[in-house]
Amino acid sequence: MGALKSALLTVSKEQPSSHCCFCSMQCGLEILPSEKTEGLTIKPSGIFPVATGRLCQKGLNALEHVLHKERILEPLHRAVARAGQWQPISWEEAYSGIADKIKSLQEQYGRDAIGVYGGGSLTNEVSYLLGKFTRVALRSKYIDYNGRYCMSSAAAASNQAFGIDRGMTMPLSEIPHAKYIILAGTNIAECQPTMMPYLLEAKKNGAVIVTIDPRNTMTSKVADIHVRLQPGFDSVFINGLLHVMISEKLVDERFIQSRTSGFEGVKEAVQSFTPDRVEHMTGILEAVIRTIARGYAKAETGIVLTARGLEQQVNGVENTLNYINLALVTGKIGRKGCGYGAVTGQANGQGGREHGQKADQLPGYRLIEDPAAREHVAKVWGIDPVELPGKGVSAYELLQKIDEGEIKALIVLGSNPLVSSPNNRMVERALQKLDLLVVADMFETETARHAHYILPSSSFTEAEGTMTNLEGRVFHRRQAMELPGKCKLDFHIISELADALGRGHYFQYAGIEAVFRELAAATAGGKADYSGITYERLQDEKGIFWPCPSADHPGTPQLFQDRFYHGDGKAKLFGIQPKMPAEPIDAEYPFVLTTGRLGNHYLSGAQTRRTEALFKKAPVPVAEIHPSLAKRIGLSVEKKIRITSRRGSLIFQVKVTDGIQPRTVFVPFHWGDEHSINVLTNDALDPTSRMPEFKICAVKIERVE
Ligand SMILES: Nc1nc2c(c(=O)[nH]1)N[C@H]1C(S)=C(S)[C@@H](COP(=O)(O)OP(=O)(O)OC[C@H]3O[C@@H](n4cnc5c(=O)[nH]c(N)nc54)[C@H](O)[C@@H]3O)O[C@H]1N2
Ligand SMILES: Nc1nc2c(c(=O)[nH]1)N[C@H]1C(S)=C(S)[C@@H](COP(=O)(O)OP(=O)(O)OC[C@H]3O[C@@H](n4cnc5c(=O)[nH]c(N)nc54)[C@H](O)[C@@H]3O)O[C@H]1N2
Ligand code: SF4
Ligand SMILES: [Mo]
Repeated sequence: MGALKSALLTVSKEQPSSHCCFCSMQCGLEILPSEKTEGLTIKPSGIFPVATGRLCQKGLNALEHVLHKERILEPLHRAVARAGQWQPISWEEAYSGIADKIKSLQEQYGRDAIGVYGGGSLTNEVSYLLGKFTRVALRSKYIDYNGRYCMSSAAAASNQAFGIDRGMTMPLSEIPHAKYIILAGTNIAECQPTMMPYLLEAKKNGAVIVTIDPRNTMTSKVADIHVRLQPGFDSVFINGLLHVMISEKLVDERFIQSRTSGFEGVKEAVQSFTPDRVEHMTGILEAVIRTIARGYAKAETGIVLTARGLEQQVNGVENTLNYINLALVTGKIGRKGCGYGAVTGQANGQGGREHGQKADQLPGYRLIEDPAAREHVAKVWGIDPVELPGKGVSAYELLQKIDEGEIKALIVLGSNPLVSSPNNRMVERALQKLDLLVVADMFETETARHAHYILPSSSFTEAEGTMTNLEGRVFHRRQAMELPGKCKLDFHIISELADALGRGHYFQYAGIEAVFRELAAATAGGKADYSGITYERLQDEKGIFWPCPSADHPGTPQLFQDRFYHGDGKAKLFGIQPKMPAEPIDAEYPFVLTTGRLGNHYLSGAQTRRTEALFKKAPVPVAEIHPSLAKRIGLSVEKKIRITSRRGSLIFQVKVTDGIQPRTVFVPFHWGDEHSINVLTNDALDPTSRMPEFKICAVKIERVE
């Protein structure tokens, strides 16, 4: 650990001292005095009901980055980006310097010359304030956030199919009651490790588990059947399953009749996807297709979980819709032991996409182009609805607008887009064109190296607020430690910057609880309705599942018991005609590059590369390839390979494993600079969700002597 000393606040018995900052499980943890050098340690909490008494290695080591010696402790300024030394300045100087520059850029180029880029690790309150800040203080339409790279395809699919998007339609406690579980493009054992006990309990209760992934993963180890699918073939495979279910009359006719619409379209779409044809297209045996279709359809209960594997594709929304079809045609939703879940990724990935950080969105999952939504939110904010800007563009398109010269200044809060965006050489070029880049972070990240100002923000241990976990459970995270140095809460940074811009009167709050009260009012009557939730009710560590529309409403753990959220109360089925990825393999680029995660690292690595215990285990990215591919390129010993896509070429260490689909190479994305796989990835976007195709691009691979 670093040299930083942070003061621990008093411990309460009712709530854990904090919750882990990393994944959407949001495990509760205790920060305790210890004999160790820095005087503090982390233990799992016995109080939070989601992962009681458990933390994975990331959670156990989560204090290390908080106390790291590279933590930024005062505002820093550099007149010319990337040149000269950082100058420590006061907060007043930072605010007035930033505000003056913003004002002059807006005078010259218009209000939309300023963009804001948020993140899914921020609390609900900060996500909400960031959206309000952009629309009310900057009066710009350009805000989006890293969640666009994350759940947006599943969000769009859930909205289309169910009329609402809450990630999981049921609490995790339903998993042990499921008799058949399909896990597609989701590596839970490494990405939500403390969810594994729920799956293992289901297995103990007799559940069959199927995994669908191009790789054998830690998760597929617990599966009864593993489908090793080439990236991009999910919809073909699912059409095969649906074909069997329909032709063998295994679907739930009554459920389809009374609770869904659109079944004819599905029937038509899957008609030609006979199991033998699907075997021919995917290499997955007909017998396996039939076994899974029959097993899931006939099981009394069942759950389908999907994640980024099939979402981060240009066909991500359609892929997700097809997995949702499985749950709907078999009536496995809205009742005990049943449900569909898109597994949320980031700490507050769920809440982060409900309260207005998204380009087209206002708080409560309201749409910014809906006149009634504008009126409601404008009233809560005390402005005229005509003052509200319209909808902006998605995260990657926002970065493109910088490259094109339309956006001149960017404020980044809670993301490291230079590492995490596809085709990131474009992003680097764009950042270099900015007249003003402000990054609020704990560290000088790869993105912050291009900044004019770095504003030292809080860590999870220092910021109180509410979060919404992957189940849609809203809970309260306490402040566990004092802020170090001159660091500030994001809440204060946003409100004080609004003040410097002359819009401070819209951001007067007695404290963070007051922000939550306003957020709750802004969501009233919206889809993600938090209006019945208060800090007082959240003293109960179990939290409350939204929708919770009134003070006496108990919250909604299991969705869709009686109705879906479309006007007619029915869910919509969509027949899917599988489409090609944006960049299919060809003779010149004959392999598929797919990217993803390791258990030891988190996202852009800004935090976990600064955590020795984790970094030691994975200091550099290692590419995984199949022995047949190794042979083809003449790789006898595990040396290095060069991977080249149409956007660039990088060298990686290599691991040869027969656990990977033979045409596929996998590289994790947690590193920057010459180790950043996003130099190579394709920036093609799903037409609806605008989510990039991180999971598929065509590459060639050569041995490096
Ligand atoms: N350790 C760790 N945990 C994390 C994170 C982290 O960075 N590190 N990040 C968090 C975040 S923000 C997120 S979004 C989640 C992500 O959680 P996941 O989505 O589970 O993680 P990924 O590794 O991106 O992708 C999952 C799997 O999809 C597979 N895959 C690739 N292409 C395809 C395909 O075409 N079809 C199918 N079916 N599968 C495919 C990959 O081989 C991979 O095993 O994890 C969260 N948890
Ligand atoms: N190739 C490839 N690329 C991907 C993906 C993939 O599977 N493959 N996955 C995508 C996905 S799903 C995601 S979610 C993105 C995420 O990508 P990023 O947004 O880049 O993720 P992080 O590394 O979490 O960045 C968060 C930053 O915010 C800082 N931070 C943390 N907490 C706080 C806080 O409370 N306040 C402030 N102000 N700052 C804070 C951290 O120090 C860090 O620098 O990456 C995407 N990129
Ligand atoms: S499972 Fe997720 S929330 Fe729990 S300790 Fe690990 S990273 Fe943190
Ligand atoms: Mo994510």
